[in-house]
Amino acid sequence: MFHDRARIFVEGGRGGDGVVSFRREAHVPRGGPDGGDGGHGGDVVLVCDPSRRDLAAMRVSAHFRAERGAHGQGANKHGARGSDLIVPVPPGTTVEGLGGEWFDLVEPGQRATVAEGGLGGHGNKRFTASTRQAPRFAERGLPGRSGWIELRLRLLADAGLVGLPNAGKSSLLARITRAAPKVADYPFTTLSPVLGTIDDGERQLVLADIPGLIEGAADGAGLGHEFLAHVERCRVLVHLLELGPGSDPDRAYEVVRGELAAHGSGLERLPEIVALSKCDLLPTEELELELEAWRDGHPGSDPIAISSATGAGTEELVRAIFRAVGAAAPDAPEPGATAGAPEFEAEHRVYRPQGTGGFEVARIGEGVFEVTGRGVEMLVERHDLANPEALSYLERRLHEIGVVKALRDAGFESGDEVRVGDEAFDLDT
Ligand SMILES: Nc1nc2c(ncn2[C@@H]2O[C@H](COP(=O)(O)OP(=O)(O)OP(=O)(O)O)[C@@H](O)[C@H]2O)c(=O)[nH]1
Ligand SMILES: [Mg+2]
Repeated sequence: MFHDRARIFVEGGRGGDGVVSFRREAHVPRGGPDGGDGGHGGDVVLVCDPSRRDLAAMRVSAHFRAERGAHGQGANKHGARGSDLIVPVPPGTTVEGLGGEWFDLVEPGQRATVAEGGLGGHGNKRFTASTRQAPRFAERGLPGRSGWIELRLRLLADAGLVGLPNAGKSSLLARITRAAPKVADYPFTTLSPVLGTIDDGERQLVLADIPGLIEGAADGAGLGHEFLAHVERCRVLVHLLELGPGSDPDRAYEVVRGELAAHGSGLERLPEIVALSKCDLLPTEELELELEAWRDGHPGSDPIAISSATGAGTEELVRAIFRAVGAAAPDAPEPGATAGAPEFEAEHRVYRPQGTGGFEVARIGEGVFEVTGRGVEMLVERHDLANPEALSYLERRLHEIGVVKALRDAGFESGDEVRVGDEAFDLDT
């Protein structure tokens, strides 16, 4: 089975905790604080890997967790950062990360950070101030981002072979490329897309053979529309129409064109090469008549008669594909041209997660207030509220960033309860 979708659970590593520690040396009577910071948690990173064909591996194991950061230690030793978890995915994978960014992994080595690790907590050394020389608290590390994400694979090919079942698509792919798709004398032989490459000595192009289309595919008939998604990124379509006794190329053409349009992503507007296949089945005179009839019925269309059995017309078709792809994308690099490129972030980020600055205050009951906002939530999550020193530090920070004022404006009085994330505490201020 070919899997072009997968749902996986990803979780960035938790940040390590900062530590409370004081220097102890023989000749130093009162050592200062020296608690180190916790390391950040590792990220879950998808990397475009051309050796992967589909998303099947994601089904076997659907949970991906990056390593946590190590805790800080005394003597100002910081904990190590957790390692990233690298998840290889095939070229053509698109995904929305937990932060809301879209990634399109196209080039080998491209990376997409889908779940960030949590920040490590600061050690007590960081909380030294003129008024607080011996802080007896440190921050906790934060959990990494976690959640389910959907991966979607749309193959990368320059040209897509389309046609009714049995039109001879797979036979053509087998004839002109080194791919070995299954070929048989019944409809729906091809159950999943197959890629092959053609080469003109200078350039390589990728061809995609997809399962045959039938009338009503848009509504789920046959193998349905699913597979048309795999030609969405093609620059050119090669439309195969079967010749031979009893065939009706006009009708076949209309059906497939109708389904391309019904797919709804503009496939019907792609440049198209019409190939009349299995031409060995017709005597030469009849073939000439068919070609003439076709040109009369479709002014401007210049079909190529081919036979995958004898090889007739296939070289001409290959040349036409190179020409059409070149005309459709004169400057675009071919897929795979940057193989071996260094690692880099995937492009097409269209959305950046919001900052952590803002917060909102709401009165949710008699003497109970709730503060929401990522920055404030992280601040509270990082502290052990059972530790009085940590609590008083937190109160000061809430003053500094304007939370206390906002609470007052909302009717808060000293001693009322404040809820932030999963924590609730009485604020005496
Ligand atoms: N005589 C002749 N037979 C051909 C030619 N091309 C394909 N065939 C035969 O046509 C039948 C269907 O060929 P396939 O290549 O499997 O057709 P397909 O379009 O991939 O079919 P699906 O995968 O079912 O959509 C097979 O029996 C092939 O041997 C050709 O050029 N000449
Ligand atoms: Mg086939």
